[in-house]
Amino acid sequence: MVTARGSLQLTLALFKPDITRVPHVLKAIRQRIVEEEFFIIRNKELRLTREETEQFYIEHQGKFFYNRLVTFMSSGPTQALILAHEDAIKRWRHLMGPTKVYKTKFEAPSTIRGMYGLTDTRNSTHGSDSPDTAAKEIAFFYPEFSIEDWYKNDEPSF
Ligand code: RTP
Ligand code: MG
Repeated sequence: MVTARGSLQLTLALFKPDITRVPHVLKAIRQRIVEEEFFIIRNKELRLTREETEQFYIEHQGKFFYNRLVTFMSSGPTQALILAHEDAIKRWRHLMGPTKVYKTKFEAPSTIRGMYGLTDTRNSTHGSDSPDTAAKEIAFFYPEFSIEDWYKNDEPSF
């Protein structure tokens, strides 16, 4: 497919440690990503340290779930993806579904979290919530990736 990059938005998605060692879940989520016509621009697996996780979720510091979240996110491998799509941020969050697992079960059972979310903490995936956050989160996981250069290099290279 040939798509001008100017019409695309970038977002940062994470596959969290509750799913990164469950091959059929990873496969199903990747399938959904392809069906929904996202472009996967980058994908890597890494293991976040406790300090890195604290930094990534700094906006939640002090909340009752912060310690649980940091412990969970640094407990195993994470996959970090840069996704591109028109309106990628909203679309990816829509595909993920609500954070709260009870809400997904009744309101959005066919979303990723509806299908695979276990608890409010172990909820399969993460997605940036605004363009500013996406830029920060992309830089966090891919410090060598220049968003500006990516838009400049407007060749149909997908
Ligand atoms: P995310 O940042 O992962 O995309 O999720 P979100 O925007 O839907 O949710 P947010 O409020 O930003 O919370 C970030 C992550 O914290 C964990 N969480 N646990 N009640 C709880 O135990 C609770 N609430 C939030 C989730 O892993 C959530 O994704
Ligand atoms: Mg959030």
